[in-house]
Amino acid sequence: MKITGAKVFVGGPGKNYVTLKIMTDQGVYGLGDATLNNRETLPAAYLNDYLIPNLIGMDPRNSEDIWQFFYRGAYFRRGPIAMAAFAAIDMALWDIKGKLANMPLYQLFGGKSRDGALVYAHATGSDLSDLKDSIRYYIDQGYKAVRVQCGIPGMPTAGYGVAETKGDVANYITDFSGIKPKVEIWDTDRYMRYMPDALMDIRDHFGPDLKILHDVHHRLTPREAAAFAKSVEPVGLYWLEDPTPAEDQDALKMLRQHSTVPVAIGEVFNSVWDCNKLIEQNLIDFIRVSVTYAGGITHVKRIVDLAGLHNVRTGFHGAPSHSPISMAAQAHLNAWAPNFGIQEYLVLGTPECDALFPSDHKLQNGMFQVSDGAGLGVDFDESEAERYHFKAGSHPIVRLEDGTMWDY
Ligand code: CS2
Ligand code: MG
Repeated sequence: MKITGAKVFVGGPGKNYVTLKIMTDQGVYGLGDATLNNRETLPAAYLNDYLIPNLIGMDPRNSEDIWQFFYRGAYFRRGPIAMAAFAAIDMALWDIKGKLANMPLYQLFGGKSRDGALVYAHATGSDLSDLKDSIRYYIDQGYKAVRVQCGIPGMPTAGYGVAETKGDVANYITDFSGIKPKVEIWDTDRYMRYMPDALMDIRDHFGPDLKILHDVHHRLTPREAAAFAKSVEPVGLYWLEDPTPAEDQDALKMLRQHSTVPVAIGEVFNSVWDCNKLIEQNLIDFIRVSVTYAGGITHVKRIVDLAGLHNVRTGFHGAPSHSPISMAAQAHLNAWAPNFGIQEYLVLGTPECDALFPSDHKLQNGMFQVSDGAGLGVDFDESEAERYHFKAGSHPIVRLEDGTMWDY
């Protein structure tokens, strides 16, 4: 069996999804997602210029060797661009394997460990009252877990994860008005003074059963993060996400010495080498990698297995920048993983997105029900894809009030 060709598509409804389609001499094809949010054309160029020409003629069933060929063969290893490009190839090869076996991917991993996978949504409000409305909306939809992000009184701009318009949840991450980023202003003191009480208010208002998650988005120093974690302990958070910048793994030691709040980290990690220490030293409770940014199913499965040995559970990244293809790959891992925790989930649901990526995966009552279709269980409509093209956009950047650059 041989790979005969591969195509890359960039575009989508309100997103620049990077979709890879690998064709074979037996008519079976596979799909992968290389969407690196805000830098989408780069994995696409890597695929087109280097990886696809090497793929042609390879046996698509040898997904492990193909992964090693590209990873070891590059010499200059890792990094988000390369790992997203390898991820798309890897997802597509697993998709082909599942289709050849006529089985959903979770069967190839070891079968189902649960009936449905718990997901969380993003609630957001420019103030506490709007945030409560947003949380109520998700509870009424059946969600059991919600990430809560709130505007901070006196902060000149909205703060991480806070939509500018009430009710707008999906599109606040990328601003498509141009390639130059908007500037947000961050004030740690105001955040530290306001947010712990706001989180406690949410707990009191919604009661003990709601799983409440909060994302600090890398904005605190190790000492501030430890103090913040200590002060939110009575809230009983399901997790505190990215309290410090992710590069400094030792930073979490101080937080661990002062608090037992569960910590989730890893959405910016590309490989097991970015998180093995965090996992082995029990510095985190949830690993947040995604199949797109961390090299695909083959590599993320290794991370999940390592995490399982140390009682670290999964909480895969699922920001709306991921296409339904990588969300499907994660859904199969979630159905199987003995150490599954929760899945961030926002991507599906618009008619345009469903038309571009038809599938039987379903969300019901805050639980993700994986499709029983062969392979990934998601398709890609190439004629729909013709409606879309790459649009320049950017994340905001963050500065302190005096102009100092800060972490987005
Ligand atoms: C975030 C992301 O979903 C999350 O937890 O931290 O939305 C992140 O801001 C984006 O993925 C950046 O592209
Ligand atoms: Mg996050």
